[in-house]
Amino acid sequence: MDTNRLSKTLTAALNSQMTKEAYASQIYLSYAAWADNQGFGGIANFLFRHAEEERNHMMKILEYILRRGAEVQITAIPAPHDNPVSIKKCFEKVFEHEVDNTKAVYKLVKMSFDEEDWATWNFMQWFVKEQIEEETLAMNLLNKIKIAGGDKVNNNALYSLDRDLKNTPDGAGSAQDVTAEKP
Ligand code: OFO
Repeated sequence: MDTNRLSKTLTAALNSQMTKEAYASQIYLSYAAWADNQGFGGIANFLFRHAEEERNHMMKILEYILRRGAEVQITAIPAPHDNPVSIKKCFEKVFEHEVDNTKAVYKLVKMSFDEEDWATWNFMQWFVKEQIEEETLAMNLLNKIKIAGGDKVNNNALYSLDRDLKNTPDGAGSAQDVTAEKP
């Protein structure tokens, strides 16, 4: 008796999203190591923590595929692109990467909708919400660099930014959690 509750198409798409999350983790790891080499220990710390978060996303999808009785396929993770040339570029790449991942998440939402696989559609809603957070977090990084001087950011400003980011929370609050009492 076949107990697999996922279609072939969705299994392939979920497996590929799982690898994409692993790839995201590698990207954050590479940026973190780069930032640390440049002397930005605080920014590196923030990025290392985020690499871990991406790995958790990967695990979340892996567990879901298994729970639905389908086959998990562990494949090679593509190597991250070149190191950024500045902290500003690094944050821009983080933002671009998150937008790209959001698009991949939306594709999965649409596929599950089209197949009327409501379990997967429902599962993917967590990622839709998470991507709002991830994009906000990346936007916040870009705003910080803008306030610190944008292209003209100087070492003093970078020093403070590095110190602040060391303890910045890993997630940005999401709009869904906002209430009149807790805006
Ligand atoms: Fe997994 O959220 Fe970022 O990429």
